[in-house]
Amino acid sequence: MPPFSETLVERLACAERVAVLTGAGISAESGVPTFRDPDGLWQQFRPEELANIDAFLRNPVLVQGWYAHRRAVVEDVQPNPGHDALAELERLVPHFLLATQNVDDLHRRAGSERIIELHGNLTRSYCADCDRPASRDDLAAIDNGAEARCRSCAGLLRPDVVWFGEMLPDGAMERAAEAAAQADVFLSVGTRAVVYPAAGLPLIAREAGAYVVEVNVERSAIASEMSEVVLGPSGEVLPALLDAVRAFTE
Ligand code: BV8
Repeated sequence: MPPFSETLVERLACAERVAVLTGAGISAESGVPTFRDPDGLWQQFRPEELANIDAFLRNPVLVQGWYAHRRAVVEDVQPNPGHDALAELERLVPHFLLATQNVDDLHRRAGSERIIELHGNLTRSYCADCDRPASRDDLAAIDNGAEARCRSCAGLLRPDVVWFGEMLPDGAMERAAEAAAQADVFLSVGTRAVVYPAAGLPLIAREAGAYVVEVNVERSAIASEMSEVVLGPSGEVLPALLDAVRAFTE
């Protein structure tokens, strides 16, 4: 018995427009720690201590070191069948958009193309003063426990991610909100839905009449607003859902 309804299969199979929001949960089965789960990234630290500009300026070595560690984790892992299923869904649906809160680059590596990186991408870094993009070599000082600084202006190098209190990339939320408002089906996958404005996307889709589905191993903060909650690991649920959609359309 699949954990999702025939309705969902039918709606996805017939959908012209599908929008998806993903969070850290979709990368959990790749071995990337989530943020707020018991073994999450922020158990040893709190978001306030690391993912904000003040913490970075107060202790650049700690924050640069944390992102260097996360880059190493991400470079070491592979996309999982959940990422792969969303890349396949993009190829099946006429109008598809994937908005991710994740900064781990795994959707792109899985072959997804129509991606909005709402919170940036930690595989890119730049100078906090002159915006010059930083190369891997520029970041090498971090491995020696030193501050990584810009080769042009000696400013501190930072990851290309959106920290708390920072604006999302120009136009990112607008494009994602437009796709949510036009979606026939909206999937919210692997997110606790506590970080805004990203967590507002499923609600925009619901308001506009989409069939909104949550895929998670536990109910999120907005589960009660969903048309359907599918409980299960996205690396198993999403491939099974794609199999059912393919079988429906054959
Ligand atoms: C903004 C990048 C305008 C960095 C991240 C006071 C002052 C300033 C701002 C605010 C404020 N109060 C509120 C705000 C807004 C704030 C916010 O929402 N705060 C919350 C915490 C209350 N938002 C912002 O600041 C945003 N900017 O609003 O700008 C502004 C500006 C100034 C002043 C006011 C407004 C910017 C937010 C972006 C922060 N950056 N990441 C980095 O990664 O280091 S957020 C971070 O959280 C990640 O992006 C992550 O993706 C995201 C959300 O977390 P989740 O993805 O949901 O992950 P989590 O671990 O929580 O949950 C995992 C889920 O997966 C769970 O549900 C679990 O059950 C599930 N799961 C686990 N395994 C599986 C699974 N599901 C399926 N399968 C599995 N196998």
